[in-house]
Amino acid sequence: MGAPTYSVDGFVREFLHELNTNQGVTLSRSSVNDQYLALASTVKNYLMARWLETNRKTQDAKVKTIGYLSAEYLLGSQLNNALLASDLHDIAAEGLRQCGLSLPTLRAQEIEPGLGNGGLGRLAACFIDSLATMNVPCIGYGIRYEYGIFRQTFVDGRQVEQPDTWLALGAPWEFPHPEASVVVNFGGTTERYTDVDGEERCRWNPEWNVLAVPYNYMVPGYLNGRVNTLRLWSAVATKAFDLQIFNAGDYAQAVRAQTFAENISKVLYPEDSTPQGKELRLQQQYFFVAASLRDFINNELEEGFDLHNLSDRIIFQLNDTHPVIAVPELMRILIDEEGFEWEEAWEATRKCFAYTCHTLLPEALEVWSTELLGRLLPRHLELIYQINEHFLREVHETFPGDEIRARRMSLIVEDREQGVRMAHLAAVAATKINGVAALHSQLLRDKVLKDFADLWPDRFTNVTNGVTPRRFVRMANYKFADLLNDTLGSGWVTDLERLRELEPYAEDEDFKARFREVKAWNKRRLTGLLEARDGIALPEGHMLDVMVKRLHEYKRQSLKLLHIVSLYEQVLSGKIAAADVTPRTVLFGAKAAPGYRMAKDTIHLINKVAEVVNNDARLEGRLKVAFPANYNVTLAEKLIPAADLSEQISLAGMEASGTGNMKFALNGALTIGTDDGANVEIRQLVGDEHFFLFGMTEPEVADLGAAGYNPASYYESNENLRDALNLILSGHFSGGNRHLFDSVVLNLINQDRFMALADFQSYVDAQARVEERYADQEAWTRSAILNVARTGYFSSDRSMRDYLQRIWHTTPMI
Ligand code: 26V
Repeated sequence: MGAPTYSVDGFVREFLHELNTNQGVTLSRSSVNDQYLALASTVKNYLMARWLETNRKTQDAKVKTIGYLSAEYLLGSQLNNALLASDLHDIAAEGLRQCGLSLPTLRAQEIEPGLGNGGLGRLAACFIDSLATMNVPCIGYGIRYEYGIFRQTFVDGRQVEQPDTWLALGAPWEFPHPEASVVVNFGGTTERYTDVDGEERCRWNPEWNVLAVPYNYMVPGYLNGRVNTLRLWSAVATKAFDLQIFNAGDYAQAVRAQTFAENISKVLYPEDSTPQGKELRLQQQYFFVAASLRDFINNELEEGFDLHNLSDRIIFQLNDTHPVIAVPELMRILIDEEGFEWEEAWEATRKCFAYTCHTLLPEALEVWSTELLGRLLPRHLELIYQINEHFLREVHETFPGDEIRARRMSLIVEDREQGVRMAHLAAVAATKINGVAALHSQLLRDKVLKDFADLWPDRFTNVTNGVTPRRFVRMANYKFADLLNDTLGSGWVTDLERLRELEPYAEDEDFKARFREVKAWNKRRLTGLLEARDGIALPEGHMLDVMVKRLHEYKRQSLKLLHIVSLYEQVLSGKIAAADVTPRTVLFGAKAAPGYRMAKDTIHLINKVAEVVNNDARLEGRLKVAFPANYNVTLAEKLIPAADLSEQISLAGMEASGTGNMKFALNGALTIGTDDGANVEIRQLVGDEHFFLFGMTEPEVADLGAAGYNPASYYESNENLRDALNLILSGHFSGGNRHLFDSVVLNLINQDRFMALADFQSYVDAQARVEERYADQEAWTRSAILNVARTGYFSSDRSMRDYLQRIWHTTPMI
């Protein structure tokens, strides 16, 4: 099968053919959606031969595959990425033009697959992009949620969630493979028996099951002919299950059974960072992990491979603890189904997993109650107890008599109820354990998993996160990409360290002018988008100060808000003249977990502050707050290239890495940030002079916490801070309703778990340095260019190279 020809004529022929045969319409009668779907099919046809060839070659080469296990993939739009990877963009644009259509119009028709919450899901998407581009065999395994992350709307300034119906208008990027479905079991009991050889064995007699149906997605490498696969599982009721009941005559019950089964892949949990021990979530986790292992192992057995050597064939990367139930699942397969001895099975299992931890917040570490585990996965719970026994024996051998240590390390925690600590299970099983930025990995070793690092120091490593330059520079900022191509050639797209060659241009007047032109163009593009999308007007000539990320107390959107309110208050009270305020638009984008009250109240407060500030003439239009709803990957791609200032202001020691910080720096924004996560490495690379550092360091935070933190003392001693908080308490932003925002403000004054008040003055001082630099546009531009030139390290290609060397011990295919 040949690909359609790479010419405008060839493209038009293919496109019209798809429109006729797939959509069943002629061009003149087609809707925009028809046209979009036909365009997607056309692009897929160009990629298809490469996909098939990739699969064939990978199978023949008998190389090790990366099995990326992730409950989330925040993919972003597919069309543009596929056009870029296949070098079809210009041909498609011209072909569509000849058909009287426009590529941007069709592109706007796509609804992005938002199958993730934030950083963790987007990182998975960047990683699979990089592996495809680097010619590394990888299968991404995950869940095909019918509803992804909710669509956020604001009603009277409050967040209201709408279901994300991303599949409603057709799903042109997926390939269902019902013939490759696998059964996933749940519930029931376990049973001992003696097999024909007289061996004592165990079997699981499950009570119910569902069918896992795979949907494949193409993961095209950039211009390299490779197309890897993302395999997402959808839950369907098994035939046996509903037919039995149906035959018994209870149709309603049969339908209920079906609904029950299909709920498993119905919706993405929009909670990030506070797992809530929900049964459905454990079902989701086991569902996709069991299906993925079965899928891979079936292929291995068919090919005649020996499972004793499974680790020569695959390494499963556990993206946080969400897929960790894969560990007892592989043990169960090897022992109960393949007849392995315990030791043999453990040796094989241990080599097949590596674990990435993405958090430091204790409440984000998953613990599953043994009651629930025993009910849903009885065999797995038994195996976990056995793994624990073996493990604690090792602890006792290494630290004889240290009972307290053993209790701390146990996989089983006895709290109000008994639970399994999934991070401990992951640590015990994994060949390697990594954090996602240097500071984070250090804190994992020194604090969160210290006992494990004492026992197995060599298991711990760091791989600093990265982002894909294809999506976040080449696609999102194509004017800048053109400038880079003109200046350096196009090699930077797959070798981002080449941005270093930009350093001398920080002194080049002509280049600086073009750099500024690009920024201005990106701002105009964003202005047009926000006008049409949200009815938000961005004032011209403002510094664009951007804070986009999930709404969480530790990320401290409230600190940014206090800065705004304080500036405003100082103008109202005459402490500063409006004319002295640097014209600035502060742009927020953030979703709050639907059950996270403080986060939702903070969103409400930001919107109310925006309403008042934006309409107060005393500011003379020099301060504006914009909060477009429903921040997602598609919006990020427009927003980040337009930003001047990137806000990365989490309390030190709380943000594992951050990846937005990298995207902004690579697009020529300067960062105001704490010494946290990957900010530390960004600052080291760009140089102190080109990074606005503020706030306590992690050890200072720990000391202040230990000494007893009293936020009220900052309220009392800092006049501007007090005046800002009092302005909110006075009802100024709530139509006189004095108590509307008590939850947020009183919490800051009395609790302030993430020490926003302690860092306030330092933040304000750093903002003054920002304004000073910004006033000198030459100096600002120079700093911005140096930020780009020195942050090539943060390509996810580099992250993948680090994983290959330090964790996976494999190399790309030639
Ligand atoms: C946790 C949970 C808990 C149960 C409900 C669903 C759910 C979904 C996601 C998570 C993960 C929280 C951890 C996370 O997203 N970490 C972020 O990972 C980024 C990539 O490494 C990193 O840049 C961010 O700093 C880190 O917060």
